[in-house]
Amino acid sequence: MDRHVVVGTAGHIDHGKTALVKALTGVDTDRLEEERRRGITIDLGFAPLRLGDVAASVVDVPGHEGFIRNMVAGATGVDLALLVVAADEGVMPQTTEHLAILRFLGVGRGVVALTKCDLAPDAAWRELVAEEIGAKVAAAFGRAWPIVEVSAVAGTGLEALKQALAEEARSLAARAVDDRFRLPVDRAFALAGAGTIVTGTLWSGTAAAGDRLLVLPAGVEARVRSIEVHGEAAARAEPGRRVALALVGVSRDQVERGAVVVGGEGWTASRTMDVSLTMLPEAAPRLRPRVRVRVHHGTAEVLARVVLPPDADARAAHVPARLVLESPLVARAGDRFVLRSYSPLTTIGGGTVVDPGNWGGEEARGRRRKAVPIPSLPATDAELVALLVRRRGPQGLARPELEVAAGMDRTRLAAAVAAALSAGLVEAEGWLVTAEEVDALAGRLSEALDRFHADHPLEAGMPIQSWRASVGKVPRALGDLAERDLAAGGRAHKDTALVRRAGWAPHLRGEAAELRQTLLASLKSAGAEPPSVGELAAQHPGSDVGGLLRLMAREGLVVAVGKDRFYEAGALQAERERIVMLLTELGSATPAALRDRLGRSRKWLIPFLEWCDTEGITLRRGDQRVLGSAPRP
Ligand SMILES: Nc1nc2c(ncn2[C@@H]2O[C@H](COP(=O)(O)OP(=O)(O)OP(=O)(O)O)[C@@H](O)[C@H]2O)c(=O)[nH]1
Ligand SMILES: [Mg+2]
Repeated sequence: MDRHVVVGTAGHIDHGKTALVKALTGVDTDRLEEERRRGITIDLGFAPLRLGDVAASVVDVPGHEGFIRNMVAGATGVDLALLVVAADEGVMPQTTEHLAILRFLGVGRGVVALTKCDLAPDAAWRELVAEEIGAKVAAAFGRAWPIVEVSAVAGTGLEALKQALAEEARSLAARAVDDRFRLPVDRAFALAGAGTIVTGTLWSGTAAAGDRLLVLPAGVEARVRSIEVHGEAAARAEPGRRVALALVGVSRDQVERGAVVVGGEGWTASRTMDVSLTMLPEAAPRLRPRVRVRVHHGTAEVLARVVLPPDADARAAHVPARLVLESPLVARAGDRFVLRSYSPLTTIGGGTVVDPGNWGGEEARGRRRKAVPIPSLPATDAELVALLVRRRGPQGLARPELEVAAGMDRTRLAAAVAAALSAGLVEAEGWLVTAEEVDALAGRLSEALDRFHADHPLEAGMPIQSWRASVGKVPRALGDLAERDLAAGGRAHKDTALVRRAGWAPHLRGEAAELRQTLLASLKSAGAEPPSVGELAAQHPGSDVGGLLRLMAREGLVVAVGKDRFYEAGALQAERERIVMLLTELGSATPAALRDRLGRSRKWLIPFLEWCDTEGITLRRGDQRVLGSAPRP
């Protein structure tokens, strides 16, 4: 199978990038009228390039310092750089700036084209230029890039250049396909009959016609009508290719350069993210707290303020920092970005996303506390997973959100999660949280139960609903984990409606025992017309009459009939016998007839009859009651 690779040009203005792309591919990528008139590249150009078994696609970028934003949008996601240096001029400011941008974007492989060699025929001079650029590349990437002498005008060196590119392409590791689809959009336009077309270098994942994707930050769902890869119709879009998608469901004005098309659940745009920054040495003094910068991420450019920890050292190789974004970005951990100063427009640094944000609990609390610690770049995948989960506190992270946030393909993530699970993370039904959160919640539930037992010594247990409510709003899965821990540790015992401490038994103390006797006596003497709980409570202010009656019910001394009334057990039994006798005699009777025969007002009769119905003593048949299936007393 063919190898695919995206090659991005880089280099100072007028050094011959576009001329070289044309010499290699036959395509003049400077198509804009203004580009032709001014003889410079302004926006990105694209051209396919066949390199034997390697199908390359070239993104041609402008060198003009005023169009760096377009250069970054073109360089993002490319596999290989084609760094163009004019042999007659040598290294110039944007040669250096583009190199820095490639480094910050993680484009570490490439080929140097020493072009315009027809204008610098002096071999010694060319050697000097090659040496200078070679040293800069080695310093930036820790490795040498092949340097090929060419001339776009004379057509020399082109074969050697193609060969060098093909060789570099073949040595690249293949991109994982079991990852989330993410396409930073570098162009969007409407095409009659096809819908909205978006193009970009596909960062990760795959998509096929018919797939449903999401356009962010607009949040619009779209369906893929058709796909082109490297300019040809294709069934699938695969990572590391130039891709054009025809989308249905999104209008042209909902998507532009800077948007991102993503697949699957769990994606959100963030307003705040934590990063690891690397400043260019000469720009380090400009990194001050709250400094306003431009963040170039994917094809997007947004303004942001940099929040630094109090002890930040801007000259360190990795400075932990928080970016407070003025417009949302769709990021994953591990994403690279470039920082440019607000003014003047120069590249000052770049870095790696550590936590793309949207971290729920901690973020919300942190805003109040004003100080959420900014983490350093974790050393391992497992530590990153643990960090992302821990920072979301009791909210934890569901798998889809973790897949997005961690920025790992599924194979890599599975290994990272497995390692994190053996080091203090807990998973329940695809949802991850730290063991500390589970312990903390279990502790709070345990305290709530203790408090309830202390306040309600007469109750058999705490209603499970109020137990859960006592700790506030927590994710159900976290609650389940904590409850399971408490049950497994023998600290809580649940039945259908109540929870209690293992071994808990309701108990009566002095006065309550007396009150029980009093209540029992009044209920007994009231017979089949007992007072309500409220009436009894009014007679005994300050006592837990309701709790006591429920305890007595559990002891079998009294029976609840209706919502707020208890009968003394013997009195209820007598009334029950009366109604059975009556219905045996009458066969069936309306409540009115029963009221007359029993001599009870509706206040007692109706709840009593309903109780009889639920006990199976009586049965409703239309407006009549007949005997039910319960055994006769
Ligand atoms: N003699 C000579 N001239 C060249 C060569 N390559 C490019 N040129 C000339 O250099 C000028 C600039 O070339 P471009 O290809 O537009 O330069 P560029 O790097 O694309 O410039 P920007 O995109 O604006 O940054 C043009 O006039 C080209 O004809 C070469 O190999 N030899
Ligand atoms: Mg050009």
